[in-house]
Amino acid sequence: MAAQLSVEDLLDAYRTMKTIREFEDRVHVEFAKGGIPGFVHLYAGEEASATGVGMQLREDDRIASNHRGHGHCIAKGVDVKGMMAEIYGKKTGTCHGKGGSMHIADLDTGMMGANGIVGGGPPLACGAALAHKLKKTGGLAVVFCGDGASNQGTTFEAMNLATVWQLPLVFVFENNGYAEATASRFSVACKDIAERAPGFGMPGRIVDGHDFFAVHEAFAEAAERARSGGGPSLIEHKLDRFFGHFEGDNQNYRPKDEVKRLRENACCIKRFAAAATSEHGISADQLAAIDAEVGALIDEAVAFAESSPDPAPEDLMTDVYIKY
Ligand SMILES: Cc1ncc(C[n+]2csc(CCOP(=O)(O)OP(=O)(O)O)c2C)c(N)n1
Ligand SMILES: [Mg+2]
Repeated sequence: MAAQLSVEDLLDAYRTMKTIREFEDRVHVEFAKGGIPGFVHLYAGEEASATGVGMQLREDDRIASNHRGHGHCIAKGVDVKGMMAEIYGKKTGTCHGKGGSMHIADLDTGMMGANGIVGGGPPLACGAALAHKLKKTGGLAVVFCGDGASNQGTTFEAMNLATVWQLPLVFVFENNGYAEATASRFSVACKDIAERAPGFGMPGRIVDGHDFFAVHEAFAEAAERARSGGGPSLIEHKLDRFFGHFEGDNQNYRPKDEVKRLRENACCIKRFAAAATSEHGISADQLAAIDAEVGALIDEAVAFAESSPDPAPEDLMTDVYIKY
């Protein structure tokens, strides 16, 4: 499969994963300083999932996301500076500072929105996939959901409808083992979320979500099915989050050294870099150059966000459906 990926593809994948990681690590630091308002859920650790999927999407393909959405946005091409400013609540943000971390949306890049409602994404993705089907565009929709969202009624309804209507839709379940503080082994009735797929008439696969190449390969198959009229698929990525559920979470429901162990042994970026340099002819210098480029981009994004103006009081009445 890796043969289908050019050196340029691999460098792009590394750049995206690294951008997500640096973005999240930096938001963690800045949030702790008190500069960021609202609630933030970080995606660090899960980068291979958004990246392996996102890099195979066309601009007009649509994604629906969840509360842990920064990685999905970056992988779909949302502007990083605009995202940072949005998280800071600034006028220059992707949604003019009115959405914040949990509601970043950018229809120009096909990012239909992060979503504070667990299980809110799947029905939206059905709508986007239906539009592609009716317009015969060859486009598709992807919804990223957690293990917690996999238990929601809205998700079950969307899975059923997706098969009934044979929609070009891929359900990507990012199973990071927890929904807030509840371990998925307590709350998900079956061993693997993918076991539910046959009950909804679609194929389901379990994928090691730490392995970019496995993610890429599984999604390539599901995307091909969707684009060629073969209907929906489910992919379960088994992966881990490197921060708490939200920034400020003391994580006392996790073994003390769990995150440290995961960062050392289950880091998708380290794993990708090792494979890229040993098997795909990419040099450590090429990766280091991308590291420097990404570091500069994130510095620039934070400086842009910090120096941007707040929305003005009169902006309260813009970007709304109803004007009072
Ligand atoms: C409908 C609904 N119920 C409950 C919540 C509170 N809540 C926010 S995130 C979350 C857990 C989601 O877990 P999961 O889907 O596994 O995503 P993860 O946070 O692990 O990425 C819950 C219960 C919510 N936002 N919406
Ligand atoms: Mg989860």
